[in-house]
Amino acid sequence: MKPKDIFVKDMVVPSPTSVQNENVQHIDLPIVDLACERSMVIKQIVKASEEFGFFNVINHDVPHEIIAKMEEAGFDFFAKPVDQKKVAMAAGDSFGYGSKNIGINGDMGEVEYLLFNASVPAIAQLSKTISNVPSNLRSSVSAYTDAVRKLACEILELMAEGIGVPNKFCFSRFIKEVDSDSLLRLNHYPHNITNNNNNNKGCNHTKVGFGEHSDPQILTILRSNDVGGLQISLQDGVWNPVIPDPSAFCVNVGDLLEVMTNGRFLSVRHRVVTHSYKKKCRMSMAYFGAPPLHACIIAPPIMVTQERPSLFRPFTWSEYKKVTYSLRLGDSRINLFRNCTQVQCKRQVWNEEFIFEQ
Ligand SMILES: O=C(O)CCC(=O)C(=O)O
Repeated sequence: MKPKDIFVKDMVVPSPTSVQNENVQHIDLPIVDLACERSMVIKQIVKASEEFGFFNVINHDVPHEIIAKMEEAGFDFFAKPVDQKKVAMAAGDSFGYGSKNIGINGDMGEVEYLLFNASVPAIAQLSKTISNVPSNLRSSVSAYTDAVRKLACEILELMAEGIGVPNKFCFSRFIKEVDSDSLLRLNHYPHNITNNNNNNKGCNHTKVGFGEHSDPQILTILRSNDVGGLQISLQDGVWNPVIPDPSAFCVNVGDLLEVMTNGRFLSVRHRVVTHSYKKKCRMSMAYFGAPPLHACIIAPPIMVTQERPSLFRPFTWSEYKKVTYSLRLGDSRINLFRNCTQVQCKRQVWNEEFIFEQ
């Protein structure tokens, strides 16, 4: 297999940030009410994961104070002067503060972010760099990640039960491990300042806040304030806006869960756009539940049948992560791990150029 030119770094150009001629269609994202009867909740989660890859969860057990403290800590950080935020700029690894540049391969967006490794020692370490009162920040971030990790585990266990996997912990066990590679990213989408000059008065500009991508991990638990911008793509070239609901968590299937369900659940591409007419900034807090680096990612035997042969080859999270970081944000990496017959592969032409050679 030889993907054409995908590792050629010196040809990388910054991604365009303006959004034009878009096909936007409104949809109602499925809502899963965790207070409903268990068998009903399981059915709703499975259906939503198969058809949308995204759903909103309401009546979850994450305490309001924990969310409010995390949000306040995020807004306090982003309100600091740029030179103070830059002290927390990612050095060496990708954790800490970042602005506009997403990753190292030229992807740009109207976003600033703060990225934490979700382990207790890593949160403590980064809090020291960022805050004058590190113990407050550490306790807000730890309490939040702990609560959303529990929610992610609960959902993954309901999913496993729903698709008939004998061990209901087969997905959640990965993110419970102490060396799980889970992350928390706070994204802040400032006003579209570049458009607020006199020439553009009266114009509405839509820009890319966070470019199109799928999440590489297992499950994402996203919470945002009441400012919209998140869009998902259920069909190529069509964008479906997600109405923000600060009382809910927006949950989405990541690439690894698509692999572990042998393609039954969908890891759906999404992005965030910013609008120049908005007076308020969007802030989102995304918890990405991931396995330890050495974990082997493979669908449990029950997901593989004669009618549904194994779609992906086994790999480690470390291998998948390496490929992810070597590509652009919008590149599809999951296709590089497919088990294909020649006929299938010819149909999976990627970017019109990517053809498997056997
Ligand atoms: O800000 C958002 O709503 C989503 C951000 C996102 O997709 C990400 O952080 O991967």
